[in-house]
Amino acid sequence: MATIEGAEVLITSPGRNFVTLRITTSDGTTGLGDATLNGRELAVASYLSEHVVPLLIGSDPQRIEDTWQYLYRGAYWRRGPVTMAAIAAVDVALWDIKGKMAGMPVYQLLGGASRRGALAYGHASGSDIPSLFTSIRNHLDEGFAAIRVQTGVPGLGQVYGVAGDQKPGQRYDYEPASRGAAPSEESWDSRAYLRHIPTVFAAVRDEFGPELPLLHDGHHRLTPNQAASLGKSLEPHDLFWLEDCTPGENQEGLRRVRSQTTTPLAIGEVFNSVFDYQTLITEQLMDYVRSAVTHTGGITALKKIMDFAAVYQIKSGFHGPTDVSPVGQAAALHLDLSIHNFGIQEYMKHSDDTLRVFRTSYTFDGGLLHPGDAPGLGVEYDDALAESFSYTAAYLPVNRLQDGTVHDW
Ligand code: GCO
Ligand code: MG
Repeated sequence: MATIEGAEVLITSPGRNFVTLRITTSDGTTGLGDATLNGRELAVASYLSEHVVPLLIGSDPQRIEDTWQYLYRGAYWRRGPVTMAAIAAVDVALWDIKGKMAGMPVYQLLGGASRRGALAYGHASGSDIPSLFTSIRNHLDEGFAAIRVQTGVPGLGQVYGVAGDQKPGQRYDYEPASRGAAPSEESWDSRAYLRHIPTVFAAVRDEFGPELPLLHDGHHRLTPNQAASLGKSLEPHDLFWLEDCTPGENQEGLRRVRSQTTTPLAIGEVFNSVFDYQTLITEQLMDYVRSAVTHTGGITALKKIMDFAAVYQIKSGFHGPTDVSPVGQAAALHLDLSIHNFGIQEYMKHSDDTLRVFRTSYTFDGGLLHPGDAPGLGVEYDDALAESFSYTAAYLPVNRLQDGTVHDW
């Protein structure tokens, strides 16, 4: 029987920071897991190297469920983004190993393909309507069949989700902010935002017609009452979803939103456990599960959340920003392809440097992502290149109201 012989925590920064766990077995099989927690990367790296790696050595790499329970229950201190990202990295690396040992892509081990590919949405944005339209057209030209729409708000400076004006073929990671410095600060005014956003969607529907699936991210900034009002005002524009309209950890707050609007709701990119979803799922207060494999304890845990959600006709819409590494994105794609209650997958393309460090086998064709058929996850890590990009501390921005009060970003 092969045992786990080594586990290395790899940190690289090809334009932004990524933490990767590589597990090696005694028969030479390797598996990769993503452990990247944007802006707090070294906390997970240390959790892994100080407290998890020593426990893995000598154990059986085939026992994925048992290892998950051992790390989760065995720590006594459960949940939280650092713990769950660390457990996710181990879990995903073990699925990668199991796939390689079986000679099968991970999606086959999860039950096989339920669809041809995973419908992906891209991020269009603009400081104003003309630049937003250009960005939407660029995304349509790139083959996206569903589009997230974010814009600047008149009277405010830089706000979340607006990448600046984009030329065709150009990409821009609007996060991280402030590499090597303290967080940058943005300003916020919910009333100005609530006045503006419905006019943006009216203009987009006017220009691009009724069919294109459109999404929007509220990024946790509204109260339940404000979110209810936004949901209602967007109903005529038929959104695919309104994401994180409130800080979702107040699960009861979503009752207010849900009772007032039929705009579909996507929640959970900052959640890390099934318990964060318990009320939302059982009371059917949401429509799409936003978790990333990377931040929710891995493939094992997210598959269970999706099976629980399936009972209530709730679908997936997994988090796929560029701060989830290509390893985390590949893990999501294997789950996307196999689960029955798939909804949509976020796809914010990684930079060329990132894709040289992490060589992926997933494809994007006709608006659909496919994880590929290489055994395991289908991602390879280039150590020499990774080492040439050294870690630089980087933080997400902080939001303040006009009077200086800190607000959700
Ligand atoms: C999204 C997210 C991200 C987050 C980021 C924070 O919907 O893609 O909101 O853009 O802001 O993952 O690290
Ligand atoms: Mg989001």
